[in-house]
Amino acid sequence: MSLEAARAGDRKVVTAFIGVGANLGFARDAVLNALADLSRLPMTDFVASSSLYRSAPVEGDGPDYINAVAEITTQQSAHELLLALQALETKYGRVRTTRNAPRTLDLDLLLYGDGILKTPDLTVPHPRIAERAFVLMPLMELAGSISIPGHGRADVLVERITGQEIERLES
Ligand code: PH2
Ligand code: MG
Ligand code: MG
Repeated sequence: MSLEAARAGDRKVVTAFIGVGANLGFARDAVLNALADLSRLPMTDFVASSSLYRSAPVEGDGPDYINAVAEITTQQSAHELLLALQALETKYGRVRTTRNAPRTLDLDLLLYGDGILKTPDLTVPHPRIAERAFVLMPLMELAGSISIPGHGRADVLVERITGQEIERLES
């Protein structure tokens, strides 16, 4: 979109869900601070955040993860959001090594409206959204029986997941 169009207010407002996770360092603080950072993103309103959840790494190693999901409404495009999330990951000292390596902060664009996007750097809905209790449980806290484009209802998907113990933390 051109800057002129943006200035003219042509951008549409989209509801998006962001997965927040960390399992290195002060993971709980990182998740809470990152949620606050999300509330300050440009062209974005913070709607709600889920409780925090603790779970063992799924297809990964290292300490337990702390996870949460944030709901926002935004006029940013999916790619603009991706760049903003990556900038925040860098701010929290994220170092990219191997796939699923422990991380100080992971911010995943889970859902962008009812959009389905497949580009080299961004896939929405998040490719593994349907298989992960640490995403679906907090997501369902915010959006109950939300339907995930291409996958179906979150509450149905979560029932199919086995072997992922997860604990909701009291605030
Ligand atoms: N993120 C991963 C890999 N495994 N496991 C849990 N419990 N929580 C995560 O956020 C997580 C994971 C890659 O992003
Ligand atoms: Mg992730
Ligand atoms: Mg990620």
